This record gives sequence, structure tokens and C-alpha cells, in this order.
Amino acid sequence: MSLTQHLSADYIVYSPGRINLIGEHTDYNDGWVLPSAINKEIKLYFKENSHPSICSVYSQSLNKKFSFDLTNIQKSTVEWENYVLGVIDQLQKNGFNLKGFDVSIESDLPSGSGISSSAALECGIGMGLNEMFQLHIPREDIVKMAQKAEQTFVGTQCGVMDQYASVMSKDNTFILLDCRSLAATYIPVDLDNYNLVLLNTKVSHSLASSEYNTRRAECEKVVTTLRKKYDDVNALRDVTLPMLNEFKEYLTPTLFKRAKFVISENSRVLKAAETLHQKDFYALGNLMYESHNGLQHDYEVSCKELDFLVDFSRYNKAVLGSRMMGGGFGGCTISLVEKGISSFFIDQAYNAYKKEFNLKLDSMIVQPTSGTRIQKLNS
Ligand code: GAF
Repeated sequence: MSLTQHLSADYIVYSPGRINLIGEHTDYNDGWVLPSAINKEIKLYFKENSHPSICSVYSQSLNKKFSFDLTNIQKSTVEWENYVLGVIDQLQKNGFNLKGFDVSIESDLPSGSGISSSAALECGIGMGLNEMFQLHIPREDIVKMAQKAEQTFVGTQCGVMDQYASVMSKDNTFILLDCRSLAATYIPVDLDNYNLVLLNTKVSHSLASSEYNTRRAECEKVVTTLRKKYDDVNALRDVTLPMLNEFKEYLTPTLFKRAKFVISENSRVLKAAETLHQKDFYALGNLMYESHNGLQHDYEVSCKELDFLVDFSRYNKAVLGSRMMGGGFGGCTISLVEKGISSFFIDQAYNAYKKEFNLKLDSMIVQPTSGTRIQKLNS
């Protein structure tokens, strides 16, 4: 779609990225997370075309276009196309009728940076088609179909956090999400004198997807072992540290530390939610640092660039907490930084990172915002 086609679109969908204050790799263990959508998003311009089944997708940032036929949805060899095709596949498999459409996509979410550009794309497609073809699908079902699309078409056995945050967030709140029941508690956020600063390492190690699936399988192995005694354990969410310790000799050291991380991280999320209620930002910051330690040493999903930035933060008293965010192996750190010092901190981090890795750090100060918004045009 060109600019003129943008102007003739029927709908614009604003599909945001997300941050996660704490609770990493807990979602697919039926645990808790504390994310929110942010004020950085993908915009999708939708228009029905008159064809019964031919559709086209144009990505402005990649300057790439592809077309497909709704009667023959196949996986593509091009990764970003699968985020779109997977959602179409899910909608059709769930019995929803689509017709030909064109969509043009603009993004200010850098891909591979841990702020869920992929979930924003999947959910943006699902939400836009839902609106345009009046499918009346509840938002939560779009979330589940988008997650399934990523699992089946992209191959990442992801949890539900990213899609949920992108679609279901509310302004100025964090969501304490129980990933088993999808019960959501919206916690209003007033960060007072603090900013949430994202530092983007600009690295995205190729391990990310395969190691992600390996971690998930490792967690499932621990559950299978514990079920020999505890048959009501269905996920690591049901396991306590004393229960895990009982099984230490039956687990490899690697499996033991993976599970220890997940169990500890789950309890950190619940504590972090309390700190938000109490506005105890020092305690929150400490939990963020503890989370990073676990991700680095026990879950082993960090990398030297992320560790460097978190260590750099530790030397600055105006940074209350910092940790890697998202799946890991690159992407962003999230830090809680005193407002007055944020620009100084960002400049210092930029210089230090440049000196260490000869790479230019990107930074963003982000706000928790509402999930997907849709604007109808030309009515
Ligand atoms: C990725 C996944 F998509 C999420 O489901 C979640 O597991 C996250 O990594 C780690 O917390 O963003």
C-alpha cells in the first residue's frame, strides 16, 4: 500500500509492544507475570479489496510485500510473514470467514528487542480482521489465537504474556496476570519520581528461539519427575522450593536450577505486585536485580551485552533496579531510574556500551498504556 492507499484505509489498528516489570519465563509454567502495553506500537492500515480470497501485506519498515490466497494458507520460509499467516490460519480453523483485504504496516517497535513486535503484529492482524469483518471475537480469544499462531507457524512455544499485554492492557496500570486462569488484576501505577528506561542492546543472538523451546521442555521434564509423587502438580507453578529440594538427587543440576529460578521468579512477581501497591520502589528495584541474577545464572538466558548493562546500572544509586526483559539472548534491559537522572544515565550507558562493544545503544523511556486501539475511517 502506498501513502494514498494509507489514506484510503478503512481501519487503522494501533497495536502496542509491551514491557514486563518482572516475571520472566513464568507464563508457560502457568505462573504470574506483571506486564503492560507501552506507548510504542505497530500501525496497521486495513482495507477490504473486492477479491473473495486474495490478500496482500506490505511492511513499510522492511519495504517488503507478499500476497496469499485465503483458500491455501501455507507456512512461509520468511519469518515475519508467518506472524500474519499463522493468525489467518487460526481464524479460519476456528470457523471465521474472511474475504480479500490489503494491509499496510508501519512500526516503531524494533524487532528482536524483547518488546514483542511479533505479538503486536499477530494481535494487530487478528484485531483488525475481527473489526473489519465483524467477527465478534472476544479480545481474549484473539489473544489465544495469536499465541497459537506463533506456536504453530513460527515454532516458538511461547506463553500468553506478550499477546495478552498487547491486547488487554489499560492505561497507567500493570497487569498482574495469572497465566493459568487468565485472571487479571490491574494495578494502577504512579511511578512518582521514577522512569522506566529501556536500553536496547541491539543484539539478537540466534539461540533465542531454539533455547526458548529447550527451556520450556526442561521445565516440563521437572514436572514429569515430580508427578511421580505429587500427582496434582501440573506445572512448575504448583511446585514449592521444599518440594523441589526433595527431588534434587533425581534431577540433573541444570534441571534443578531451571526449576529453582521459575519457582523463585513466581514468588518475586507476587512480591513485586505488593511493592507497587505500597509504592515501595526500592524493594521493587531489588526484586528486579534478583530476577536478573536468576535469569543470568540459573535460567541462563542472558548474554554478555545484557549483563554488562545491568552491572553498569548497579553502580548508579539513582537506578533502583534493572534486568533483562523478555525471552533473552539480546534485546532490552528494563530499569527503574530516578527521573532527574534518566538522561544522564542513558548518556553514560551509551558511552560505556560503545566503549565495551563498539555498538550504539538505543534507549526509550516508556509509559504503561492501553492495549490495542482501533480507529474506523471513511465512514
Ligand atoms: C517471550 C515469550 F513470547 C513470552 O511468552 C514469555 O515467555 C517471555 O519470552 C519470557 O518471559 O517474550
